[in-house]
Amino acid sequence: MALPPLYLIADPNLYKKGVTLDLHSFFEGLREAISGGLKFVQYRDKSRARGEMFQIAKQIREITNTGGAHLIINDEIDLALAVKADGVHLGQDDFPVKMARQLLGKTAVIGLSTHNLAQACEAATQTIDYIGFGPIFSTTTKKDHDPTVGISKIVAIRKQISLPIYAIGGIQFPALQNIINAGASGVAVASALKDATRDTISLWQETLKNALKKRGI
Ligand code: TZP
Ligand code: MG
Repeated sequence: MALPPLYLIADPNLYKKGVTLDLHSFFEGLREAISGGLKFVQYRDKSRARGEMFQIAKQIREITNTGGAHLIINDEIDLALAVKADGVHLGQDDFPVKMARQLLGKTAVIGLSTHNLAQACEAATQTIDYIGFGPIFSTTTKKDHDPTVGISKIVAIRKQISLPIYAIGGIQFPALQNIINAGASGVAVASALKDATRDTISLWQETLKNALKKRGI
């Protein structure tokens, strides 16, 4: 599967009315983004019981299937299997990639979070399809995140590995060009695309596509 440059991290915890989750807005936001051409979604949820995650993931699977978008599940291999997701995104301390590959099969998309050059080089020796690299900038979406790395660190990683690299963490529209010029294959974004209209999504996608084209990709 060709990996699209825009990767939306769908995190329901960004959709709250006070302390109450606003799942209606969360699902509507996802439908809107997909109507703008979004093709790559990750369900990430650090605050829910697994039973509830399953219910949410099932609905996301329906929405992504209807819109022809790929769905990746953060962390949870059994949840990915249960909802027939396209793959899983693992962190450095999550389930081993080798086992995830055995369980999910050859065609599954497996991504791995990396936070420095050594981790990125090590990731490239594993049976994964892409790395996430970051946080590029500071973010409140991920609690206790690793130190920020900045855009320039992408350059060194691109020189060492040929795997797709998704830059992640605090990414806003004005940074897109520089991130792709530095060697990233795309961006993984949560808060900046919360409530994004279809026009915003298509502007991000066009900007990423054009920046990649300038690199000959
Ligand atoms: N990993 C590193 S930063 C981050 C994750 C999951 C959060 C990205 O969210 P945002 O809102 O785009 O900064
Ligand atoms: Mg994880």
